[in-house]
Amino acid sequence: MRGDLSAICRVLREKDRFLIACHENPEGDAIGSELALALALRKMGKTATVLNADPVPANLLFLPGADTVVFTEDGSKYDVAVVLDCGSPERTGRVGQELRKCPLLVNIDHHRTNGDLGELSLVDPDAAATGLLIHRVLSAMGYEIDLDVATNIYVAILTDTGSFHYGSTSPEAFEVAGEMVRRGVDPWAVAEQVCETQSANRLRLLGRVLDSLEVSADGRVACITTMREDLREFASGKDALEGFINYPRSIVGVEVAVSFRDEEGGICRVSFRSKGRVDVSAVAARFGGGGHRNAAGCTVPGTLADVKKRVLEALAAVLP
Ligand SMILES: [Mn+2]
Repeated sequence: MRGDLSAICRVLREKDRFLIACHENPEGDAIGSELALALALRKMGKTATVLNADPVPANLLFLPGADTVVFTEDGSKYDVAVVLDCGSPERTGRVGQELRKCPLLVNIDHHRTNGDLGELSLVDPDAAATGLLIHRVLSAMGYEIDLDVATNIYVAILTDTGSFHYGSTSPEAFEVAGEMVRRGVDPWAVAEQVCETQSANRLRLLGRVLDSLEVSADGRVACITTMREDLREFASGKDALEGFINYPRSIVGVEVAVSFRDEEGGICRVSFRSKGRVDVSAVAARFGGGGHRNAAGCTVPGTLADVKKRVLEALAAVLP
């Protein structure tokens, strides 16, 4: 763990106006961490604005505080900006400029690729979720975690550990999840909201995307591809694709799954999931992206065919 927990606690205790942000296309850990911190700060009598570049995914709208997330800045002044779960400054997208206007930037994250943006940082690549770092901060402050904050922390852990499947699932992840259950979180009620609330169209989109499945000759790499037309046809946003990549990864013998999505403006979004041995964050980093050992991504300029070829070649070169 790098950074200064006590200095961050001091700032949270002493300052009053907070701007909280995360990476683009946020998922459970990013949103859960933001809301847990924002709700706790508000309970302490402070103002906390959660400003995001992209909407809260539909399956996370039930999270306490999700209705308070804003998407455009209103000219407010802040004492401190806190950026969460964000491995690099570029990944904050268009809210990055608002963060830079704040006199003090605090960076709390668990990405190995985090370059310690900000004056104060707490970065622990061994933490299973940024939500666990929020828990460490709130605990160090002696903050009594209520059910609303607990629900957000629980979802951050649940989603970033792949429902406690991934190798990153530490004793701390189980311990804190257990503590959140003791504080009133209902695991099935939360799982039902997070995992069992998809639309019929999303399932149809999954069918289309799975049709694109390609498996390498040696059976170790599997990829899926989503076209912009697919999203249009099934009236879905890109957040609907969250989790699709787990299907190619689940194939016996596959070590790395890759998802390609073509975007406006001649760029492709590439996501990687590895079963363990291959460090996909290193491959993503070669294309200007980042992430974790087992989950990473990058945005690559070029046509879909060209990007696919380059990425799969780079991947083949690092397979053991
Ligand atoms: Mn995370």
